[in-house]
Amino acid sequence: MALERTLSIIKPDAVAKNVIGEIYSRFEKSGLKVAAAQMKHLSKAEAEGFYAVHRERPFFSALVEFMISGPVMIQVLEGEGAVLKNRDLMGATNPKDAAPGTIRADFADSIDANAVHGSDSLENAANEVAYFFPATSVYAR
Ligand code: RTP
Ligand code: MG
Repeated sequence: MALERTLSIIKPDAVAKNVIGEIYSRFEKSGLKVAAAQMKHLSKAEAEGFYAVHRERPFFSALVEFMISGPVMIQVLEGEGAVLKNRDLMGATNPKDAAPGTIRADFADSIDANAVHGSDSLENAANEVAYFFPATSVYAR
């Protein structure tokens, strides 16, 4: 497997629950390393741009409103097979379907307030990392 980078966002619900550290601990225990990080309260335009692929979906406006409801913690994770590894740690989109021990099973409340975002492909990961971080602010680990 190759060394990859992926974009992770700890969503407003999990930031409000004060579990940033617990979620970072799961990244670290799996071998993923934090290569860049910033806390940010997204503007509506930033959230809409980030989720532009979902613009036509019925849940788009609810998703954007939720993502701007409070600050989020945004990080680049680096490691072997980082994209899939992070998706495995996250669990299914709907916490009701998420496997025990995954981040969403343990910290998410609903399909909207579902604790974390993670890039779903290597191509999307590169675009999502660049959306929030200039190349010079991502550190090889
Ligand atoms: P994410 O992008 O946040 O990592 O989540 P995901 O890949 O598991 O899910 P995705 O299909 O990309 O959807 C993005 C976010 O939109 C919300 N959603 N709501 N009501 C619904 O049917 C529905 N479907 C998706 C979720 O908050 C999901 O994380
Ligand atoms: Mg997604």
